[in-house]
Parts: sequence; structure tokens; C-alpha cells
Amino acid sequence: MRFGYPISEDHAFDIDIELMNMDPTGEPEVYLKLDLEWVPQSKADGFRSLVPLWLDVGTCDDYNIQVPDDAGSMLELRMQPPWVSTLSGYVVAIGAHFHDGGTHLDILQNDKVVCNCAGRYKQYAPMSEHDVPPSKHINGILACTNVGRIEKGSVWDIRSVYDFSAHAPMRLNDGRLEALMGIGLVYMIKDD
Ligand SMILES: [Cu+2]
Repeated sequence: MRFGYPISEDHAFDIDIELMNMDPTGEPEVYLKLDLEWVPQSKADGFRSLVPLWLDVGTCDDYNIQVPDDAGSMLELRMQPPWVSTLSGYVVAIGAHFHDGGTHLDILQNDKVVCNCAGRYKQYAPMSEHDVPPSKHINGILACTNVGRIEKGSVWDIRSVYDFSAHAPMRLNDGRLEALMGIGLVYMIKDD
């Protein structure tokens, strides 16, 4: 199956890059490389259009969640409320986004996990002698492909799980705890 995201003349792209220097020794040169495959409409016969769905555990206005004072070591964030699908079709891929402290994020359809996105952490060298314990940060999150059917009327939910005793939440430069996120990006093809 061939598929792509349709773009027209009036579409624009924004990119929001957040960089973190994990090299205490200097000022590394940084490159961002994007590989895009572009197919002109005249040659896109047989391609199906992808529909992106954004699911998150925040509110309509804000997808940042402040760490509650009584969070303890475990915290489970859910969509509020879950989303009832208005579309039916086939889910090609699901990706997720969450912050330091997160262990995994489950995407559920009708209370059944359809994608388990586990976080991968990497231990970095200490940035200075004050950096105790040395920095450990999230460095990848598993995605799913060929997830299966999405049905009109099915209920979609997210379970974003944080365990602060396993992975410390990140602190901002001013010492405050970074807000949490739990985002699922679902890419689907609608039924004809
Ligand atoms: Cu984020």
C-alpha cells in the first residue's frame, strides 16, 4: 500500500526544534537533516491520503500538564475525555511523545491497547561536578506500524504512565520541574 500526506500550494510547514547540549566540553556544531520524499500529484495515482489524528492528555487549550504536588512516584495521565471516532478506516502508524519520567504511553481503542509506546533512556556523561546523579534522558520512543482497523464510534484513549522513581523528571534552567506531556499521533487511511 502506498500512501502520503497531501499538500497543496497554500500549505506551509512550521518546525519547532528543541535542542539540549549534552556535551560539556564545548560548543558542538549542530545539524538538522530532514529526508522528505515528494511525489507530484500527476504521479500520485494509487497513493492513498493519510489523515493525521492528534490525541493528548491535556486540555483543549494546553497539552502541558504541571507535575502535581502529590504525584508520588507513579502518575497515570488519561485523555479527558476520550475521543469517539468519527472516522473509519485503517491505522497505518502511531507515534507518541512524552517527557523525562515517562515509562510508556498506551493508545487504546475500546479499552484494548492497540499500541504500546515504550520510552528508551540514555545515560549521558555528567555536565559538571554538580550534576549528580549524571543526566539520564529519554532518547527514543517506540512507534507502531500496521496497527489495524479504526471504526466509527470506537472510543480512543491514551494512558501516559510516568514513574519518577525510575526516571527523574527534567528540571528547567530555573529549577522548576518541566511540565509533562502525553501525545499520540495516529495516521490513518479513511475507508472509500
Ligand atoms: Cu513535549
